[in-house]
Amino acid sequence: MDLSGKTYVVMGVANKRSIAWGAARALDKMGATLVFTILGERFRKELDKLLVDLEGDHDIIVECDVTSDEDVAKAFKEIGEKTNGIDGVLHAIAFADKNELTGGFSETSRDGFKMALDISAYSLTIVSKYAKEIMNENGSIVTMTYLGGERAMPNYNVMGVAKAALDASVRYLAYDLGEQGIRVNAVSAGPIRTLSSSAVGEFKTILKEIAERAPLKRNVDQLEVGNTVAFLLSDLSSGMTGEVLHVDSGYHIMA
Ligand code: 0WD
Repeated sequence: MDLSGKTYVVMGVANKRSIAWGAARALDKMGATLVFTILGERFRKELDKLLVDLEGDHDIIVECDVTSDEDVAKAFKEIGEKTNGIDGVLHAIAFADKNELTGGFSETSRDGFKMALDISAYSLTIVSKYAKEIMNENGSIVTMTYLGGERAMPNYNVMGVAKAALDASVRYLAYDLGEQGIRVNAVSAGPIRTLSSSAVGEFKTILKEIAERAPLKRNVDQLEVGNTVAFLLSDLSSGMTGEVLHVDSGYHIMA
């Protein structure tokens, strides 16, 4: 797939294991120009180190904490000024307090609920609000979700509720932005060992279950997820919006 001439914003690279980094590698290989947003200054060094391995020059890195309206507005304004508009955004951001990702869901705290839903679900809406202002024709927004938003899964708890809200947001944003030609879709990734997923209780057991029970009898990796993200960001998926595509070795079809 040739994505030269396209510019995409990648949000959520924390380190080399991040799904966003898998997507960045895929998009870079296809010739796209990338703009990165990082949570804070402390992530810049890590990203600078990673960028050396990419083929293209992707030199726009903008700080953006999605819990701040001003940060999101400022980040996309800056990106708009430094590019000729963007062709899409990958939103690969989520957070919940570790204490909420183990034990009983009924013990979820109000603050823990608010924070998980704010960072992991609402952020897609505010990102879309400002991204649409600088989006070129036929733009595409992609977010990352998980099966725990469709089904009850041990320990995923409040993050499952956040992913359900995120999935619904994808549909409402797709409906809202469709008239402007902007598509909004999600990739539901199988479990992958990253900084975020390590917070989920008994994560190892989940990986083992996929390897035993999924049709492909193995887990997926960041690059496989990244390739599907690239497809959804590209014009190859021009007829798709409001969709959730599973990249999980087929695990979601199993009873
Ligand atoms: O098994 C997995 N790893 C799966 C992850 C399976 C299915 C879906 N996903 C989703 C996650 O829920 C998330 O939405 O994929 C997305 C990316 O997650 P990841 O790649 O697994 O995790 P990670 O490498 O930790 O990146 C998430 C990043 C943060 O990293 P840290 O570890 O620092 O929390 O989200 C960013 C941050 O870079 N982030 C924020 N960015 C802006 N503002 C904020 C914030 N307030 N909070 C977290």
